[in-house]
Amino acid sequence: TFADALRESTGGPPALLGLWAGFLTPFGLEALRGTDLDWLGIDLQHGALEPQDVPPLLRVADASGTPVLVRVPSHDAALLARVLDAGPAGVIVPAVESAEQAAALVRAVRHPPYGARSTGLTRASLTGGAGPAAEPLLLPMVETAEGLRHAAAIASVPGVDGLFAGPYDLALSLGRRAADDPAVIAAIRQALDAARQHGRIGGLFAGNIALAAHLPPVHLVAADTDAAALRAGVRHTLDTFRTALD
Ligand code: 3PY
Ligand code: MG
Repeated sequence: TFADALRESTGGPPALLGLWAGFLTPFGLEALRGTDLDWLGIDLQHGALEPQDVPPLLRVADASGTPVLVRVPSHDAALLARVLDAGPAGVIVPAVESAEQAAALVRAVRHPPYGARSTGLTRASLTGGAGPAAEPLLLPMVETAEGLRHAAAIASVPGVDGLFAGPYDLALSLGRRAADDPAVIAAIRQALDAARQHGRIGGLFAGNIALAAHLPPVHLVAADTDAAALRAGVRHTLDTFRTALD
């Protein structure tokens, strides 16, 4: 599975590039066929998508073999379980700040004996996304100064698969204006280094090509959001036409 392949590639893998979806519909995802997307992030924290939007998007993603990671809006165990029931490759959890919080997340996302997640007749159990051989990825986000202080402790909690950096909240938390501020880049590097030193997966939301040049080896990069990519695409097309018609 995608999750297992990532877990086994902790050396220095090529970054897998994803799109971060805040409003994408199943048809929108079908329209992205052929764009070479390595993975799709479904964002339930910001944007317009709701938990009930996850299964229809997963059906389209499954049909094209695109792995899906869902960024949940909170640490709520019941919501995590419902999202995982739909069968994504993993979850990304915002603002994790301590090993205790990470351990609580492990209990929420792992079945016994590693956690306390319940089982049932779920989409995940029907599509092979359940069972010990197909444990979903658990990727806590490091996106606050407090989380950064505890990044190594969070990464080393058994059952945590990796760390996912959030440059924009890190910038806010560190009192910086921009995600590519040197202090924010140093913080991102620190989080990704902590993941690597513990043999864990490293990922980040980028949304800004200026970040790319400064990254240590990383597994997962959310390159852009659906909304920003749509804006950029429309802008580029109109500019091109205006130039040609001038
Ligand atoms: C952040 O940069 O804070 C994120 O959560 C990315 O969406
Ligand atoms: Mg954030």
